[in-house]
This record gives sequence, structure tokens and C-alpha cells, in this order.
Amino acid sequence: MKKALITGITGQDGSYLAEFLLEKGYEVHGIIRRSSSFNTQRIDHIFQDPHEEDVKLKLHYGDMTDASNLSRLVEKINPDEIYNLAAQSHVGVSFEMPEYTADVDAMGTLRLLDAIKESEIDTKFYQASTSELYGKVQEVPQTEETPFYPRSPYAVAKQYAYWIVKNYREAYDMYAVNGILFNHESPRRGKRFVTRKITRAVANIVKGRQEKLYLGNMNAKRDWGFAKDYVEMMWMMLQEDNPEDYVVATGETHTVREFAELSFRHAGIELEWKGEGVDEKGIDKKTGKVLVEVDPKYFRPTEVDLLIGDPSKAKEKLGWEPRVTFENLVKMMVDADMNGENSIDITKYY
Ligand code: NDP
Ligand code: GDR
Repeated sequence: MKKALITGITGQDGSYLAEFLLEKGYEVHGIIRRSSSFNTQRIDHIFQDPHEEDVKLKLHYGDMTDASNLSRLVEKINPDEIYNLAAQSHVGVSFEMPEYTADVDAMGTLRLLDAIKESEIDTKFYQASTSELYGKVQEVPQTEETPFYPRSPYAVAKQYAYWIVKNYREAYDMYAVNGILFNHESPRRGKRFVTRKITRAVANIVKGRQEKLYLGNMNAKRDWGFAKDYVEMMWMMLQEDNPEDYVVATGETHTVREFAELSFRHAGIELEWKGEGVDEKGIDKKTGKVLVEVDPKYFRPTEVDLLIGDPSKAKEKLGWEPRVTFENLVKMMVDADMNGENSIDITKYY
């Protein structure tokens, strides 16, 4: 039986990856942070009582800022595969907490790689790299060869992580790879990322629990896919003989405004857009009510305007393709926020 260790198992991707690996018959180990309130909601449905026999999901306290803890866990668990998904993953927040973001996202990756090197275990390492590395547009669509120009403390920290993975691969002959994943969403997406913020607001507005949705830059364009499709690719990247980096994307891009428009439409509300810049408003065509407004507090000091990935290498070499379209992703997330994640059958959106 193979053993995997997932950092960030309580996050969106960690929860889907844990499910996926358990289904494949892995023993899954996850690192969770000590917190004064429960932070395991996304994995509660796969939790197994450690007192029972034959437990396949094992959780350990730890933190990416604690090198000795990481070393101990790596050595004790001795996993066949390590997925480093833990991060301060919010780009906007990274401007408020640049040092902490660097400590977790950049130094944390180094700590984990070094723990592997020092323990001399034989393992394969996946790093959650990101399309944010491309930052300021150099070329589109973005490929594995496109130069980086990070535009936030988050992206700069992830750039360090990207290169330290490559360096350890070359210097110590480690199987360590970067998945350059473009935005991927789901009903489990953190509530402060724009897609989930929108779909939750739509559900709340329809149910009369919220008046208005405040957004920042609605002109930003993103290549949005479905998280469950993307975690499968993480695993595929570790099943090869040679370690290689891959772009994981849909190849389509849409504005934040389009995401909002489609979300409201799916809930039966047609919006019309009036005004420009900070004065732009999304108005319910039927009632004339203003449902979307701009709040400049959500603008970022430096923004990433346009992301669109070219997933050709993933398709040609590993046969990976995204299964959920942009429209269906929006519908899935709105439906889940209307009635709860358990109310929807995900396969309906494939
Ligand atoms: P989430 O924010 O949902 O999850 C982040 C995870 O990291 C959580 O489990 C969180 O724990 C954990 N974590 C945060 N800080 C620490 C720390 N100091 N020590 C240990 N664990 C920590 O992110 P996603 O699931 O969306 O993303 C997974 C990874 O992929 C991240 O590295 C992200 O940067 C990267 N990425 C994400 C993309 C996306 O579109 N989702 C695209 C490209 C890359 P807790 O639950 O306790 O907060
Ligand atoms: P991103 O995701 O920064 O791409 O990083 P996010 O959903 O936060 O922002 C996407 C775009 O929407 C604009 N935006 C807003 N964003 C938020 N969060 N809240 C708002 O109210 C709002 N209004 C407009 C943003 O300015 C931006 O242009 C995500 C994270 O998952 C990273 O960890 C990951 O690396 C990248 O995706 C790929």
C-alpha cells in the first residue's frame, strides 16, 4: 500500500486530493494546524477514528514554519509521495502579511525539501506552484516556457518555492515537480476568493439574507477550472519516471464581471451594468435594484490582469484534460451555495 503525505489537507485542494488518494487505496497522512476552533470541515466526511483498526487517513499536527516538526513527520511517516499544498494562499492578504506569506510559502517549501534531503527517504514531491508566477503579462497563452513576473508578495514567495524545487531536483537528483496550476474553484473554495464570494452572495441575495455584493477589480481575467479535475493531475505528475513541470489550465479566460453575471443569471436574475470604474454597478433589470457595487478596498496595489494557460503539454504527455466547462463550474457553485454541497451530484456538471 502506498503512503502519501499532504500538507494543506484541510484546504480546498487538500480535501479533494485526500479523497482521491483514499479511493486509489493509499494510506493518507495530512498535516493540520492547531487552531482554537475547528478547521477540518472540508475533511470531516472522510475522518476516521484513530482508535479503530485499519485507519487509512491519519492526521498530524504541524506547521510549515516549524522545521523540526516537518523533519520529524517526514522521517516518521516515510511517505512514497508528498504533496506540498499548504500556503497562505490569498493574494490580496499577502500584501497585508508579506513576511508571514514568505515564511510559509517560500521558506516552508525549503524546510520540507530539506527535511526530505536530510532524512534520505525515497519519495516523490509535488509543489503547488501557480499561474500567479506569470503576473504581468509577457505572452498569452502562458506555457511552461513563459517568463515569470510576479506581482504580489504571494507570487514572489511562490517564485522562490518554484526555483528551490528545481534546484533540489537538479542538485540532489530528487523527484520534485512543480504543477503550475491556474485558478481552480469548487463548492469548497475559500469564501474570500472571488468566485465563491460571488456564488455565496447570489444565494444570500436570492434568499433575502444580503442586499448587495461588493467587488474589487471586475476587469481581471482568469482561467478558471474545477478543483477536482486539477488534483487528479497532481497525482498524475508523480506517476512518471522523470520529474517534469506542467501547466494545468483550461485554455479559456473570463472576466470577474462575466463570472458574476453568469452566477446571477443561473439564479434567475439578469443584470445590466451601468457606470465605469469605481462607479460601475450591476443592476437587476427587473427590479432596478443595485446588486453589485465596486469597493476600492478590494483593489490590489499591483494586479494580474490576464491569465490564460496552455495545457497542451499536460494533454499530450499525460492525457489530462479538464472536464468541467466555465458555465458548468458557475452553475455547480451557485447550486451548492443555494442548497449545500451535499445537495448536488458533481457528475451532473461534467
Ligand atoms: P487553501 O487556502 O484552501 O488551503 C491552504 C491550506 O494550507 C489549508 O489547509 C491551510 O490550513 C494550510 N496552511 C496555511 N498556512 C499553513 C501553515 N503555516 N502551516 C501548515 N499549513 C498551512 O488553498 P487551496 O486548496 O486553494 O490551494 C492549495 C495550494 O495550491 C496552495 O499552496 C495554493 O497557493 C496553491 N494554488 C492554488 C490555486 C487555486 O486556484 N486554488 C492555483 C494555484 C496554486 P488551515 O485550513 O488551517 O487554514
Ligand atoms: P487570485 O484569486 O488572486 O487569482 O488567486 P481571487 O479569487 O482572490 O482573485 C481573482 C481576481 O478577482 C479580483 N477580485 C476580487 N478578488 C477577491 N478575492 N475579492 C474580491 O472582492 C474581488 N473583486 C475582484 C482580484 O483582484 C483578482 O484579479 C487565486 C488563489 O487561489 C491563489 O492561491 C492561486 O495561486 C491563484 O488563484 C492561481
